[in-house]
Amino acid sequence: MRIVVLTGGIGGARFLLGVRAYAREVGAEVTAVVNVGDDLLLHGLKVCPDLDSVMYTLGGGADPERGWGRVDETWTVRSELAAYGAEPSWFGLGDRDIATHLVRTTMLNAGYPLSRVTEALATRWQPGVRLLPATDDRLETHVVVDLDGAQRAIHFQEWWVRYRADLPTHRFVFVGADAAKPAPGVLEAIGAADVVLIAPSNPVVSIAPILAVPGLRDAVTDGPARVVGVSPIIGGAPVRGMADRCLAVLGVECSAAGVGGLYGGRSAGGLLDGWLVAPEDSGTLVPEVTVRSAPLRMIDEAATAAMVRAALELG
Ligand code: GDP
Ligand code: FO1
Ligand code: CA
Repeated sequence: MRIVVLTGGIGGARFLLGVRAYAREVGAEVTAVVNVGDDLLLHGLKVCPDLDSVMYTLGGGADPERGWGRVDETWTVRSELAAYGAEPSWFGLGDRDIATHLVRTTMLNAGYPLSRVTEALATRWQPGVRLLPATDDRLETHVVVDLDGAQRAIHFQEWWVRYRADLPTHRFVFVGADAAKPAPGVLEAIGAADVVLIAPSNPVVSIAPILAVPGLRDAVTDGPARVVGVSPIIGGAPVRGMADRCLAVLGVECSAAGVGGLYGGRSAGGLLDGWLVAPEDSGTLVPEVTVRSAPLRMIDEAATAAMVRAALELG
């Protein structure tokens, strides 16, 4: 069996722990197609938060409380940068994490594409699933906001981390998406998959930028694999993070039905064959989509593997 997972960072990474556990049990092969819209260049270093959250989580090196960055992290470089007054001061790179960015940036500057760099980094972390960036090309999520009396576009990280998504916000723009190509292996993996799982990731800023890569969405909707999504919204609220603020920008209700409707039914021009929601949301209806409920709180690997099993039964 071949499983492809479309995923963002923290929520997707925890989901992948369950996918990997299930896959080991049944001998399935897993490919994760990871969002790159959050990526940024900082102090000359290429930072890929969602790829790193997935790689560190599956590799056992993630900080369990923060969900991003390394466990046992130290912040010497951050405080030295602060002593120089170096901006941005609102985004912190940990010392251990910086080693990843140094290796990545060196390889990118030497001409290796991000997909090859990711593969190289993964030889250390052995995530047990194949990690592919959605694209090797530049694709950055920017956010059009009102700031200092003017309408302007700021990088997603500035919106999310600096302003905690708390600015009058008009829209999201996936800069570079039009010219981006799926990374090598992405279309092949989707075309060969038995099932494509949409992780319980942020639909607006983690999953949408993946689907914005030309050809990628069509590969999913026109491909042979069943497509099953798992709701990141339980009882009308995100489990963590600010998906509610992202959905509000699109005018979509923050609910399992709202996100299911945003993805839409495959036979109605959308994405999904199946939509897994939490027991709290068991009355959810999405036109043209089979909706089932199962416990969706990823409290540990076993609970998450059970959730994956429920999603696959739906597929
Ligand atoms: P990010 O890129 O680091 O923001 O992470 P993702 O986009 O992959 O995932 C963020 C989403 O994960 C949020 O919208 C959360 O609601 C969702 N999430 C986090 N923990 C859980 C959980 O235990 N169950 C479910 N169903 N969703 C979760
Ligand atoms: N999130 C924060 O809220 N503050 C930070 O200083 C911060 C630094 C950071 C460094 C590396 C990395 O991979 C992630 C980091 N994040 C930080 C998390 C992250 O940027 C966001 O949560 C995601 O991009 C949203 O998916
Ligand atoms: Ca993300």
